[in-house]
Amino acid sequence: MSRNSRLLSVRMRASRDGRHVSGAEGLYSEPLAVRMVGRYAERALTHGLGRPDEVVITLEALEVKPEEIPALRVTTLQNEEPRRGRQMAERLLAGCGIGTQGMRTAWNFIGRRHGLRGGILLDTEGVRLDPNLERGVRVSRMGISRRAERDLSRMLAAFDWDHQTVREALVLASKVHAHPKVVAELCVSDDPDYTTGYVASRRLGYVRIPHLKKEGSRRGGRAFFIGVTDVPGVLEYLERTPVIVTSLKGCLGLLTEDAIPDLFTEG
Ligand code: WAQ
Ligand code: MG
Repeated sequence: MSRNSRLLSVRMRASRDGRHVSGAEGLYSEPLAVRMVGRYAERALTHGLGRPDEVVITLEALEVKPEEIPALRVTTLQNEEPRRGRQMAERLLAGCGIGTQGMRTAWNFIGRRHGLRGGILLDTEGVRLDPNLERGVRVSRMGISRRAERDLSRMLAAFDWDHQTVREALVLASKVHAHPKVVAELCVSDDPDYTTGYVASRRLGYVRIPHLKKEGSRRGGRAFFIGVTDVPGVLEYLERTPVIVTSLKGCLGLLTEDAIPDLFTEG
């Protein structure tokens, strides 16, 4: 492969006193990967959650060509308060077949004082399936092509949602839900001033919920609900299989809670 065509995985993780502060990653051509090292370093050092004392940046040549996938369809539900937001998230999860106990386990995990670097894998009834309880599962080796990213920016900008946080979370979720064994996901940022979270599934797409948590809270996390068979295969896919978003599935804009049933039918 020529220097310009091969893709590298570039990953950043920042910590303070051994505790995870922030992370980011993408797939880039070699020349761009070199520039991203500087950008990720700067971003790690200026992250809102506190100054890290260690930043690790990894550059890794991919062994296989990344799988090309579309981004999930994007929707935002109108919401003003965490209590309502949580109810909406639960309606969405229930529609994906997640039981009450599954939701409770996910909320408890997300509400823990010290977050993990990764998310957790749960079955639909809330049984923890990933082997390393203190580490969780880190979804890795995903990215978006420059062209799809430009289109995504344009699509999101039409609704005033074009932020790096949204684009990156959408890329992560698009990778996760491209796997047929993944049932649903609940995500709340651990950033104290980022209160929008989301529920995602292949059918629902990526459904953003503003004010899913109170302003100022550092609690956050991700729970991935999966089928119980072939957990090692799902883990391997989430952590190691390179996947790149190369197309979009559109955006439904801002909807009210009444539209939730339609999200499950419109395909
Ligand atoms: N793999 C698995 N879990 C992760 C990963 C990853 N690569 N990155 C973060 N997490 C987990 C981890 O437990 C974090 O504590 C938690 O998710 C939150 O991470 O459209 O910014 O990076 O406006 O703070 C949602 C965007 C933003 C909603 C989510 O997450 C929107 C966000 P953060
Ligand atoms: Mg964060």
